[in-house]
Formats: sequence, structure tokens, C-alpha cells
Amino acid sequence: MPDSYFASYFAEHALLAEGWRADVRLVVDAEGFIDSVIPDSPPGDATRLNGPVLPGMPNLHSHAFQRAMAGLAEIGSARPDSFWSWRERMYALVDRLTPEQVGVIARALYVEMLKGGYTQVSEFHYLHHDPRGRPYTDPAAMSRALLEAADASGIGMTLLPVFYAHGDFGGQPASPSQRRFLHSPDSYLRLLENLAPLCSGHATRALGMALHSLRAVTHDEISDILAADPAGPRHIHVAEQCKEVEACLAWCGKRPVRWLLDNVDVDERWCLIHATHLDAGEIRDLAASGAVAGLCPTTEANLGDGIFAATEYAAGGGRWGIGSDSHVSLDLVEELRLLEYGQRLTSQRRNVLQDAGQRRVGDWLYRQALAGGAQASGQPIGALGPGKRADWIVLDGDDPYLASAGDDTRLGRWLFGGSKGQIRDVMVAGRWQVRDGRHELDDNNRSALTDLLRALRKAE
Ligand code: NGQ
Ligand code: ZN
Repeated sequence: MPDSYFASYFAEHALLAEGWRADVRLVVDAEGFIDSVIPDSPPGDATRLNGPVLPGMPNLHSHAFQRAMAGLAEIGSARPDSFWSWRERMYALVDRLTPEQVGVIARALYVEMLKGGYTQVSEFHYLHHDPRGRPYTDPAAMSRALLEAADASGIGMTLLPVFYAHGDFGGQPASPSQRRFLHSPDSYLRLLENLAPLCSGHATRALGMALHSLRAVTHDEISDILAADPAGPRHIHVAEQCKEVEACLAWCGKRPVRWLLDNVDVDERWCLIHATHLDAGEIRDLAASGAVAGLCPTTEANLGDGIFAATEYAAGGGRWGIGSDSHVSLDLVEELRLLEYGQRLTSQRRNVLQDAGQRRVGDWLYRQALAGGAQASGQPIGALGPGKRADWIVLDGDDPYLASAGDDTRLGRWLFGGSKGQIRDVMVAGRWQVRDGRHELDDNNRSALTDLLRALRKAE
């Protein structure tokens, strides 16, 4: 193999599996995967990276179209607002979006994600059909718009087409505002079949599956779908709101996560989004299952969901990752910080989420979120090591706070005293997507998105 087949990079500080290492040479092959990682090496002719290098963060939960309403549902009404009144506003947006519009929103969103430190997005995609609820001529039209937006931005995508059939527990009929989401198990499995060839053999695409929530599916439908043994990760929204837990108890006498653990083979393939309301037994058993809890701290705060028992869950060895969900924030710094702060505010203690070995909160948060995010994405990502995809972010090496930090304080400075503005360069699968804080689609996205958001406003 000629040398030119590989690209070599040199980082003074890089976060490897064993922790921060100095003078690291990273060798990337032509397919965009890491060939070798050699600490304590001379720079030689390698391209120098201008700051600390960390693995890119997987974003394990996104509804791309919801970015169009971020910040627009912050006006109260005479009745107390809730998750459920927010959902009505969200459905009003859902009513009118076309695949082209979703493509414009997603392309700009994914660029913002890259700038926020995310190099892979798990798109929990349920807006399948036309505004009357009929499949498009190409039933995968919306899915394609999302895949194309991911390609254009350069972010990696795990597409999770969502099965959605009912409006509440026990197979209740879906409401008219849910008409664009609905499938039978057969039409859903056909969609997965159609999408499989679009996602296989691609370094930056993967396919998984999702159930919207236990409100949206019956036990028989779950069984039919899982009997087909769909490939890739399996995601589901669960136990986000107390009302949902109460409705589940009324339906079957069990809490939602308990029902899932008792009736579905929940293992490493699964990612339970939110899982906010857990009792002690659910915390213990979910942690032991090997599944990932998909935490979305800024959305959960915005929607008034509650606070995940991260301290108890982590004590049981529970795996977790982060998602930006409704996209009120596109900044992994905010997600990780809020996760720790939620625990501080409820326990009235400090430095809660940590590894007893080295006690650095920032390091623990970042590394746990990488591991859980990679697992939930079903891709070889989330680490700088041989065979992993070359996804990394470079922080600003000239920033005084970062430049003066040591291995023990670098992530504390960034995650608790800094912001996503300190991310300078972002690589996905061996290609630069953000350089010096800029993306090549910036100008195009700005005008297309402004036009679209104005048009949506007029149509309100
Ligand atoms: C969703 N979003 O499907 O977009 C949900 C709200 C629901 C979040 N859970 C709707 N954050 O759960 O029914
Ligand atoms: Zn969601």
C-alpha cells in the first residue's frame, strides 16, 4: 500500500481510550477509518492539529423537523402549559411540512450539530406521509430527504424509521394530527426493506428501527416487527412524563419501563429515550440490561419532563448517551453540564457524576456519553482507536483557558467553564466538515433557512 493512501495527523493532546495522551499521531485510511494511533511520537510530516483533539460525540436522538419551532413555544397561556400543550403546537408544524422543507431544515440543523461537536446523528424519524396521511409515491421520500441532508452536511446518520400506529395505551386509535406518522407492521417492514440498500456499505450511514412509544404500539405489533429481526439499533421513547406512567399503570398495572423489561428482550441493541420516571427496581434492571438510556437534558428541561436518576443509574453501571431531541440546544457542552447540574440541584451536592478512579466529572461525562452514544448508533465510532471511524473535534488550542489546562482540568475547563464556541475543526470519516468554525454550506443554508422559516411564519 503506498504511503499516500494514508493521511497522518499530529495532536499535542488527544483523548484516547486510556485517557489524555501527549504527542499523538493519528493515521487515517482512504475509507475514513483510523488505521493507527501512536502516542509519544514525533510530529514528522503529519498535519498538525491546532488544539486538543477528542472523539466526535454521537447525538443519539433527533427529530430534525422540530428545529423549525425551537424557541417558538415559549409563550405561555392562561392554563398551565405542559408537554402536552407543546405537543399540540408541534403537531401544527407537522401538518404542513414537505420533504423539500424537511430537507432544508435538516441540512442546516446537521451543520449546526457538527459545530456543536456531534459527528453522528440518530434520526428518530416518524414524519413519513403526506399531509393527508397517504404514503408519498416513494414511501421513503421523507427518509431520503433526511439521508441526503446528512450527506450534504457531512454528518454520519443512523436512520431510525419509527413505527407508530396508535394514540394511546391499549391500541387506542391515533388522532387526526398523527395521520402522517402511521404504519401497519407490514408497511413498516417494507419501508425498512426499501431503506436497507440505501444505508448499507456506506461509511456514514446506518439503519436501525424504532417504536415511537408504548402509547403508539400494541404488544402484537411489537412482536410482529421484532419477529422480522430488523438489523441495527432499536430505540423507543419511554416514561418521559408522569401522565404516561400513570396511563400505563392504568392500562396494564405496570410502569412503562417495567412492562418493556418484562415483555421485550431489552439488551445492548436497545436505547430507551428519556426513561425519566423510574422506580428503584427499574433503575437497577435497566442498568443491568446493557441497554442505553438516551438522555436529552435540554429538551427534558424545556418540556418539564423531570430529572433522570443518573446518580443511582450510574452506580448500577447503567449506560447512557445524549441527544438533542427537539433541538432547543445544539451543544454537547450544555447537555453534559445540565445532566450534572440536575443531579447537583436535587442532591445539594457537587461533583456527583464521576469515576471513583480519577474523580474528574468532565472526563467521566464525556467518555460515558461517547460509549453509550456509539452503542446506540450502531456504528464504530466514539473513540480514537484502530478500526474506528475518523470522527474528531479539535478545540481551540489558543484559547487561554484550554491552553493553560492540564490533563486533569482540560475537560472541566471546557464543559463547566466554556462553550461550543471553543470547537474549531470537525472531522467525520476522515474529511474536514468544519474548519475554523465554518462549514461550506453556511451561506446557502442561511438564506434557504431564512426563506423557509419566514414562509412557515406566514402560513401560521
Ligand atoms: C415526539 N418528543 O414524538 O416528538 C415526542 C413528543 C410524544 C419528545 N418526547 C410526542 N421529546 O411523545 O407523543
Ligand atoms: Zn423524541
